[in-house]
Amino acid sequence: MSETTVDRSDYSAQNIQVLEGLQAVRKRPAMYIGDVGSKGLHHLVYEVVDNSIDEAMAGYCDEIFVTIHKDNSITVRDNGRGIPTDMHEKEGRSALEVVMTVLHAGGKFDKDTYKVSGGLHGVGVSCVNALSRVLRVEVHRKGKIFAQEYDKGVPRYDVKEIGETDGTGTITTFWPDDEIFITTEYKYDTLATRLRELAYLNKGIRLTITDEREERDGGFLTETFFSEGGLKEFVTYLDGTREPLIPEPVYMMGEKAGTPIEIALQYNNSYNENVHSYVNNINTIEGGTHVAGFRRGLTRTLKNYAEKSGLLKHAKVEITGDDFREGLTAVISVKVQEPQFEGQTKTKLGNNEVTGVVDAAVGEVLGIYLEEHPREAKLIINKVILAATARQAARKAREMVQRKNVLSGTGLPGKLADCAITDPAQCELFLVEGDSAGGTAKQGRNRDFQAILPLKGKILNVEKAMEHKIYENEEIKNIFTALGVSIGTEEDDKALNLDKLRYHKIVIMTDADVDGSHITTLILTFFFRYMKELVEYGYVYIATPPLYLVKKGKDQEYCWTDEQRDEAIQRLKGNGREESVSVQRYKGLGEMNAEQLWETTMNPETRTLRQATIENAAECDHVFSMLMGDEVAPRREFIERNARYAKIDI
Ligand code: 0RA
Repeated sequence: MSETTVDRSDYSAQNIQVLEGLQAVRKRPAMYIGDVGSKGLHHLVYEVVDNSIDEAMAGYCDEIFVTIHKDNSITVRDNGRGIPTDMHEKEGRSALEVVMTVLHAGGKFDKDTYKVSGGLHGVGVSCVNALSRVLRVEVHRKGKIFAQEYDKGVPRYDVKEIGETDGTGTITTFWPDDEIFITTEYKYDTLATRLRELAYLNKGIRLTITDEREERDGGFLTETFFSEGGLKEFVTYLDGTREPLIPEPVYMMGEKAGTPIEIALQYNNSYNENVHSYVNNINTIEGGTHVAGFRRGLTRTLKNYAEKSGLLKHAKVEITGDDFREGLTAVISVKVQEPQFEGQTKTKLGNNEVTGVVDAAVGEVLGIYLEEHPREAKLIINKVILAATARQAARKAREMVQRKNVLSGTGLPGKLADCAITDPAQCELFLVEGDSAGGTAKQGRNRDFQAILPLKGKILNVEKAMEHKIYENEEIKNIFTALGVSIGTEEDDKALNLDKLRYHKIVIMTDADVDGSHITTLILTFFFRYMKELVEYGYVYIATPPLYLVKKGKDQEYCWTDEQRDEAIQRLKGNGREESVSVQRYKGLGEMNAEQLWETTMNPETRTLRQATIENAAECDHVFSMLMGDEVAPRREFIERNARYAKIDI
């Protein structure tokens, strides 16, 4: 189509519509990308990458490059067909301009494209454009290079030809608007983790990330993610150092009733269930109908096989759905044309038709697997029987903890120094390493709203322990009773009952040394595995005691980093008097007196608390299995790599 045949009479009216659309996004950015913090900032990248993934799913692209530039601008480049640049009949402007400026226009003009990916909010690249100070797009297509630039979504000029090329593809560079975002600093690990996940979810696509802010042996920090085996490799990655029960994950990939389904599952020697699910590449944290279908198919198929093969003859206990999922690591990925997302965080699939489809697919493939692998089948069924036996013991232990909660007077642990206020929203519970630091904290606290629970040394490593052992552990029992929470019944999916939660801030306070961070990790692992809701609701925090006290005579400053310490030394040296400057390294909480502990670590006016959040559930699972597992080398490598970060994100 040539430009002269296009009716441009509507042009200005459409122009106004476009401006209104962009304005709406800039006025309520959170409605479109979730929030204007770090999460929303990273979401911009996912939105652009998703468009390239769509092009890859359509079969036209197999390489995607993401670059973080020095000024925190981002370039996403793919080798797809390039966004069409010819005139869009209805809109009277280049199709490229329409995609980049009209809300929800992306891909719509190409009905053949199987468009199912798309960010959580599925808002399209025009939102990224609206929220960028500047955006530049370059399209390599039909031997030519086209470009257009925008300020806050408004084109600077019509799409223009700027050169010739042999290749095809789309290159988008954007500068997030600092008038919109609280922070514009990208985190390499966050983007790399998402790209790794996308590589596993979309096998055959090569995703490369480069960080031009970080020099690495003559070049920049860079990683490439590529998976040939897809979810089969994802499951193996997630299990990390856990010991697999069967040699290879059970794997299925195909289409059922028009729904693409990919599933991989493996059993390991832990007692946890790690099922991660995705719809259109989005992590459905709250599960939904596809997960229900998976569970139903798994239980039904294993149960049928166990009964038919006579393997249940020795089992003296009743087997429930849970028992089929102990030590199970699985990833489920489905593509749904019109997904309905429900739940608190809109990450629960609601489409009812998906349950039966996934159930049937699991039944078919797992049924055949069991028939063809009798040795593996026996290993799995025996593990299930063992789980059922242990579950009985666990239920007894859990009920003991809960009964004690209800019966015994206040029901609170003797070691708890409770606070006076009873409104949970105002109350804080400090979990403190050791009785001695616990004593100092009791003296230093504000007893109106701060409660102290000292914990003995290292708490149980829940990553390795069986469930009933966990409910028998003194320290863990104390945490349960102090918090006032109970675990639901198995029918109820063991959902945590938070109605009686007594504190809305739960603060882990340990020494600022290796042992201390190990204890913090143990407690976080416990929360992540058994009280995930507390982390999801943002109730779990980590205290940050200072590392140094720099002193000169009566002047003193607390310091949390080496830089702060050096600055403090210079400052105090410069203040004239002839006394010498001393530096005290705090190794433990115990080296501070009550007043110092209050001032530096507990006083809401002066302290810094780090909130524990779950950024990426799958990666979190992988990291915990590694940190708490048996193998030392990967753990040491991880700790050394992350030692420089002040912040622990789980
Ligand atoms: C629709 C049609 C065509 C390409 C694309 C979408 C496309 C979009 C994006 C977004 C990022 N990278 C992309 N690559 C391609 C081409 C249709 C044709 O050539 O016939």
